[in-house]
Amino acid sequence: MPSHLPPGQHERADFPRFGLTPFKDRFPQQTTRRELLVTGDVTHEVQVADVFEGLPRVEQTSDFHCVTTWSRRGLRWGGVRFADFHAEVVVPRAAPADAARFVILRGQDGARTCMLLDDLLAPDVLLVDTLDGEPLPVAHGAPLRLVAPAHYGYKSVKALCRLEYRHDERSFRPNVFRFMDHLRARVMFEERGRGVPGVLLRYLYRPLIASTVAQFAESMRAHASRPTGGRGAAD
Ligand SMILES: Nc1nc2c(c(=O)[nH]1)N[C@H]1C(S)=C(S)[C@@H](COP(=O)(O)O)O[C@H]1N2
Ligand SMILES: [Mo]
Repeated sequence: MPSHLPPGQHERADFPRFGLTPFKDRFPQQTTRRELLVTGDVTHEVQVADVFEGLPRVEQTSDFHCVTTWSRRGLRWGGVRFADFHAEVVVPRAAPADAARFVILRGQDGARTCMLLDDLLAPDVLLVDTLDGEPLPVAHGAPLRLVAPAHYGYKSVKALCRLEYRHDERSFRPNVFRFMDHLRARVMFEERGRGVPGVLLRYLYRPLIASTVAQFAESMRAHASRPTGGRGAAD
């Protein structure tokens, strides 16, 4: 673990539920099955019933960096490497086009991001179902989330349900203004957004953290106290 945080980041003691505020009240319908639809520029569209089947489990401790400048150190994630899922499941079963170098990742709440396939194939990018030795909670992306520690948190899609392999970025519409979205979003290079210096975005985002954390926590409390007990009502 690095002893210094990346540029512009500040450590938090807790790990808050976080995101764009329109997503705070959207909860996954399906919280138990680690399933994924693999689609886009593929020969066969495949609904994978259990992403983890036949793949080696790995555990990894990594820091998590939100683009709004908070960081949480030393989270212990359990899951499988995205690279293994890609090589052992996606390539043989879906047969994506050779030119499909981009992947659009979608969450059950409508959150989406686009990454370079090459970035997803890094050995520290995982599809996870545990956090600190416990089943991944809904607050942090149950039943299945991506973790890409070298990239800002908005790439680590929670409640991941769909991967679209694409040969270009054209079909991708970010959830936010384009300047707030960076294709790579590497923390080390402070790629917070595009066309705007990362340093500038620090000051734009930092004042939003406290109220976002409070709103997400309040929505989670309200959801958990519903009769379904915070588990997906549809299941
Ligand atoms: N499905 C989904 N994934 C998401 C988000 C979201 O709102 N919905 N927010 C992103 C952002 S901006 C961050 S910082 C992290 C926060 O992860 P956490 O809620 O587990 O702390 O999730 C990312 N992935
Ligand atoms: Mo974030």
